[in-house]
Amino acid sequence: MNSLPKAASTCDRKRLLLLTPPLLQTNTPYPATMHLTGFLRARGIDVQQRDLSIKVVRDILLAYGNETTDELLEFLGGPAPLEEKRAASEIIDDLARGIRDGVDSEFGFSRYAEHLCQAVEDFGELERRVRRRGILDVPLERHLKAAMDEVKPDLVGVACPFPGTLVGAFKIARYVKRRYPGVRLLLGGGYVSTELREMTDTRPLRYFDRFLFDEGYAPLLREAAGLADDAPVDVPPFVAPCYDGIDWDDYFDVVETDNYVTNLWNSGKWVKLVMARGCYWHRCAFCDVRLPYIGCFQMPEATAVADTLEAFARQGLRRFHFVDEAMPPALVRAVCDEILRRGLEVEWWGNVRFDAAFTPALAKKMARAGCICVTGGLECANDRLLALMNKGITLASAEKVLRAFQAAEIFVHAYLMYDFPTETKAEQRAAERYVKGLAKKGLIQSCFWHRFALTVHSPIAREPEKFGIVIEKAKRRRVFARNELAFAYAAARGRGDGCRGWQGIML
Ligand code: B12
Ligand code: SF4
Repeated sequence: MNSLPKAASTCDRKRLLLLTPPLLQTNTPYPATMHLTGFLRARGIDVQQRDLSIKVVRDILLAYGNETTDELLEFLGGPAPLEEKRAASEIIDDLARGIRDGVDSEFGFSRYAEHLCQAVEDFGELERRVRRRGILDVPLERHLKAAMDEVKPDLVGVACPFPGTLVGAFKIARYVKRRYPGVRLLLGGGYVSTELREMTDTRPLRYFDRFLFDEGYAPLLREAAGLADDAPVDVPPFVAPCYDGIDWDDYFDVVETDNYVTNLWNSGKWVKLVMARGCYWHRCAFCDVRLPYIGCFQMPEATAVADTLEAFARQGLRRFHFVDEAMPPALVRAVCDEILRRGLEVEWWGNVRFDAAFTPALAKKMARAGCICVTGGLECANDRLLALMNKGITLASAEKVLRAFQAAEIFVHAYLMYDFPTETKAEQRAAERYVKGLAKKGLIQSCFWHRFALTVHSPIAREPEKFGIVIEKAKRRRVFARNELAFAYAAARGRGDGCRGWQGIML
């Protein structure tokens, strides 16, 4: 265990409370505060965490449900066949729809006011939504007050991973600022790191004292230990999360389809780990490779990962989701060797690139070590576009990898993309046919088509002309969020104008 850097004296130390705001997926805890707590506790910081999202969603469903709702949530939180859970989920889903139609149109189960928050043009609009009382307020304030009164923090750190947690995060800040003056409020997380880097609007500072980008380990340690902003902090390449303060019994599945693989995100209690930080490839033209969480690659020793798997397995937690950008094949091999050597009985899945290094032998080893599924990008499923976007794979090389996973009986979910610059309608149709063919051959079990989004941190945004597009200039005076960029084609496309009406398709 590392101790605090010498500069910190005990009187400078602050008590920290880390909060997950509503609303997020209900099946398993979102892992940001757990990772931060794990790191900070190991350095002697007095830190507590609470997942307010799950508490709030449960209270809402119980308040608007009937006498069977509690039982239903308990059933969805336990082990049961998928079909039975799907039927139970439909009842909960109807309840959520009723709440949305009759009480608060922003309530979206695992997201709140996401439509507004996906591209916040003007902070004023967000602020109005934060001030307006809705379905979140009463339960949120109840659980927030309980946490504040119990922990009595000097510092409150709020995690904001997605747009659907933004209103909840600001509601937390508003309440704390009014009721607990003197408590310092910090906001961080994936949404903040991605969308708020260019913020010039000062109104958000009425809510949070600081907006912190990228990994929270060093900045939070400095804040809590009273260290200077440039004090060196050693962060190991692998951080073991700490789930203290999290009640696993609160979480429940929402099963939306009969597809086992598609359901992995919304069902099951998974301990989420980050095997390697950043992406070892970090070259795809559409990806946010300029952000450190993708661009700065760091790989730990396999033993560090396996020690954590072993420690959780000892507590009876044996199911893991590696939320990496792309698990590096060399590390995966070494972690598998450790799992097998230690005889760990674990089950896990995670994101990969369909990299030729995933050979049939490695895929078999992964399956023996407990890997049940991999997710990875086939993007536009077209060789011309894969080369243009610098994906580093071809359809033939990817298919070889898919065959290796198939032979090892590891399921595959593919991420796909449409409306990539220069993509023609004919290419889109061919891609759809190709992907359906993969499914028919049993090479993928699930997939999802996302619309291409041009983001400010991607290589395309730096060289739009290479992709035949022109980026539209932002007109705002005061910037709050900036991420997705509007663009136009540099010349009439002639080859088809994309397929705007496509919906996400799951197999
Ligand atoms: C796995 C994942 C998913 C999964 C699982 C989600 C879940 N509920 O668990 C799925 C596929 C379902 C998903 C869905 C979506 N996702 Co996603 N997802 C991720 C991914 C790859 C990993 C998340 C994770 O678990 N990270 C591990 C934890 C430990 O890291 P972390 O949360 O970032 O926390 C660290 C720092 O951010 C910071 N930090 C966190 N909190 C705090 C708080 C304070 C005070 C401080 C100082 C620091 C700090 O310190 C932590 C440790 O370093 C990230 C990218 C990434 N690598 O983070 C995208 C990401 C979070 N997703 C993103 C998006 C956009 C979405 C969707 C909205 C996509 C969509 N259009 O549907 C949905 C929203 C889902 C929802 N419920 O609202 C964006 C969010 C950025 C943004 N623009 O808002 C990210 C960053 C990817 C990206 N750049 O596009 N996602
Ligand atoms: S898209 Fe995936 S493989 Fe490509 S750079 Fe981003 S994280 Fe890495």
